[in-house]
Amino acid sequence: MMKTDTLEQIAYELFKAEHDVYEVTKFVEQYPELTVETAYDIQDKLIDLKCKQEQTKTSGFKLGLTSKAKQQMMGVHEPTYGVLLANMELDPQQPISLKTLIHPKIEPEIAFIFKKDLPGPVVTVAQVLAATDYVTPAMEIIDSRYLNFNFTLPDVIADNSSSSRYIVSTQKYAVNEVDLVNMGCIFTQNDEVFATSTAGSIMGHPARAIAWMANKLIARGQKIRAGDVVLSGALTGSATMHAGDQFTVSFDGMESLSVRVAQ
Ligand code: OOG
Ligand code: MG
Repeated sequence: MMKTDTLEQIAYELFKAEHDVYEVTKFVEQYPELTVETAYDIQDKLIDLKCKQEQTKTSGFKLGLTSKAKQQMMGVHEPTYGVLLANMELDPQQPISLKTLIHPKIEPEIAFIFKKDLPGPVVTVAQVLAATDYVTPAMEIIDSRYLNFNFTLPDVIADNSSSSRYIVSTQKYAVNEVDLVNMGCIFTQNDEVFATSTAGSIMGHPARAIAWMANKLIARGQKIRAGDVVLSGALTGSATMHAGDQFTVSFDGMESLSVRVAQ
């Protein structure tokens, strides 16, 4: 058992690293006893701290490491989740400033926007789809607070699953308007294809990843709520961001979403 003080200390160190834009070393090296459950306790403390210090509130959740492409890239073979905050959302029309970020990467995502709570006790894929208001293209900027973007499963969970910023399209698609298994995805960087994928690369169906998370949340006394945005996890590996870059995600049957990095 790790002491509450230690968990608070780790949450504070991660908060400070993000705030002052520097890298920290993995905590499992110092605390080999750090488990996945304890890491989510740290994540909860980090979110409370951020809400208080940054005067913001939660806006939803993000899944991480739900596709083989991402798991292989990061060397972590289990999914994770993190909390999205209102101040992480960026306007797709505005160039993205890299100034306050450590070593950001960007990745294509499918966002689910919820119209109903998912209280459980057991959440099924059908319930996730029934509770979804609409789906839409999104991109996530991840910015691990760890040295060289290198971490273990508990480390990345404590660090809110590398959450940094997110961008959601203004388009709205009903879940039955798009093929959430076979829909193709093309992710481009400066008009060159960076990677391609399909919606089913996310655990066979992105709603399956969300059902997995919804059940984990319930076990911790939390839940997806009406109005929440949920990013279902990157469909491809993530791309390093450079000043002036343009990134576009195009899904079959949905209008594409583009962002530009500031010069
Ligand atoms: C962890 C977060 C992964 C995703 O969509 O797979 C993630 C990381 O790779 O830093 O957000
Ligand atoms: Mg992601």
